[in-house]
Amino acid sequence: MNRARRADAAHFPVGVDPESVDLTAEASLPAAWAKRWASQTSKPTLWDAETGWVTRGDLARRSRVAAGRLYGAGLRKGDRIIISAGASVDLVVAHVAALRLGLIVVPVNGAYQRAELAHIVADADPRAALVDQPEWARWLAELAPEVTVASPRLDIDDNDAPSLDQLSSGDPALLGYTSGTTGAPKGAVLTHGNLLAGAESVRIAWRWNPDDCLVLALPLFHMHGLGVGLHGTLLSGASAVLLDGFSPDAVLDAATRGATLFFGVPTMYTRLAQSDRVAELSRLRLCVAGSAPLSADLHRRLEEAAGVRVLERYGMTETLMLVSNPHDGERRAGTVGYPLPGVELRLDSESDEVLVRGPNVFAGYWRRPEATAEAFDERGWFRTGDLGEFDERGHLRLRGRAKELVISGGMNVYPREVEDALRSHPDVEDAAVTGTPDEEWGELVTAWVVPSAGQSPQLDDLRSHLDGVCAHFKHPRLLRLVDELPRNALGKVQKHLLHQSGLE
Ligand code: MCA
Ligand code: AMP
Repeated sequence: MNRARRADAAHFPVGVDPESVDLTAEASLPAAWAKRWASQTSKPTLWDAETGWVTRGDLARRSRVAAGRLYGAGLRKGDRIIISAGASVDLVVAHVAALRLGLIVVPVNGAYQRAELAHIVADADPRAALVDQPEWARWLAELAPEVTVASPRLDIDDNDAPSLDQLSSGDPALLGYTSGTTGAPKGAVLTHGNLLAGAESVRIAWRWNPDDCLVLALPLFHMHGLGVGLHGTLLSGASAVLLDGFSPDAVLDAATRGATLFFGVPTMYTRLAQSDRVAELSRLRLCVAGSAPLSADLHRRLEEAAGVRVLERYGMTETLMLVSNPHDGERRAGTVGYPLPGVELRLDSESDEVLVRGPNVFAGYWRRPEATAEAFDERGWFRTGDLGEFDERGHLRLRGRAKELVISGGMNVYPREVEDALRSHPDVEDAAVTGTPDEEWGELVTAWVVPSAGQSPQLDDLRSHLDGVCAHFKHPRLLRLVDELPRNALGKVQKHLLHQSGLE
């Protein structure tokens, strides 16, 4: 069987771009976006509840002014800037401005607690932070007093723009913090070229065009909302309605008011399927799911209730989007589809791990040459840590993960972080963290705890102990007290045996 898979033109026909802009000629995200913004300057592009619609021309002007302010604050090409705030036009302006100036954006989840932020600050070594959480300003002042901290509302005063350095496709644009297959969170260095390739492949595959309007209810600190939703919108010359948080009603309201696209994690689709308005989803021309497996059952329920065949795709922070069900062909429930244009994909001959190459694959982990070397095989293929198989039609099906990762509501939880925090509780002798399958959340973070002698810790106590250490979405939802953890000869906990132990 041929284990290598290249995109087949029949699966992803090149769509006609009504504006016929040659985006491939551009080396950086802002340069490609500027091409769009040079025409139809009064075209509405982004909406949020506070600002209303802003046009292409507004975005071009406001991001230029904001870049001037960042420059005026002493920031220069290559400096890291933490950006963390609820989804809004102001946030997008700040993001675009930072990229225009050649800064390296470090998006961070606003739910992070002090210890999680401290790790990223120490690792990314930022010069500035644009944040909207008051306690973060305090934490940052304590953690790194030299970091300039401001709100993301940057373009209030008019200002002269600096002359910007020319950016090239190899220049880093973003550090996406992720644990990779193991270890502590590290910054995946995504270049302008990686991010352009990532957005361009889905623009083609999903026939994303300037008439589209995306309902963007995903957070803008993860690659799904940022690298796919936002960057794809700007690259396509399309528009987006920015929602600061997800609710089925807000998504369906936008759908009834003319939006055409929705991208969500499976938990969002579960909640949409439970809404008595679910049939209104059919007003959208395309619904895309990803970040975690969409069950075949949910896929079928949405088709029955709303006549929508959700298009499932697969990606990673390090690679952006890799594989997608076809826009025009069969969207197979339980599969993630075919490699996207430009992506080369094969399965490891022994382990069936999914290995990928392409212009979308990141440049390495920030200041971690060893972790970078481990992430690639000797021929330069990136190891995803996911296990796959091809079905008879050549659709990729993900069978599981070789890496330690729990995905809850599309949010990644690295067991190590939670295990270390649990072990620091006096009533905990030892701990392991796994995911228990759950219809709404995909997986529920589950703590397997060996209590200290004579103790029987309660879930609430352990969750309170994690307050201030781990963001709430990482807190265990289930607790199992066990006499011991099954370990192999090397002392590694054999997590699969926990779930087979019948203790659930
Ligand atoms: C919120 N909570 C969670 C989660 N989200 N707990 C577990 N898992 C979660 N994902 C907690 C909150 O801390 C709070 O707890 C309580 O649940 C609030 O519940 P609720 O209001 O129902 O949550 P929500 O605010 O509605 O959030 C659910 C959500 C959200 C909308 C599904 O988690 C979300 O936006 N997920 C998307 C994440 C994402 O963008 N992933 C893409 C990664 P407490 O009261 O105790 O504080 S990028 C990626 O994976 C690659 C590139 C890819 O392929 O896309
Ligand atoms: P992240 O490290 O946050 O980028 O998460 C990437 C991981 O999410 C992938 O390696 C997969 O394990 C998982 N993932 C993304 N999309 C899907 C999908 N459609 N089905 C199953 N898992 C997915």
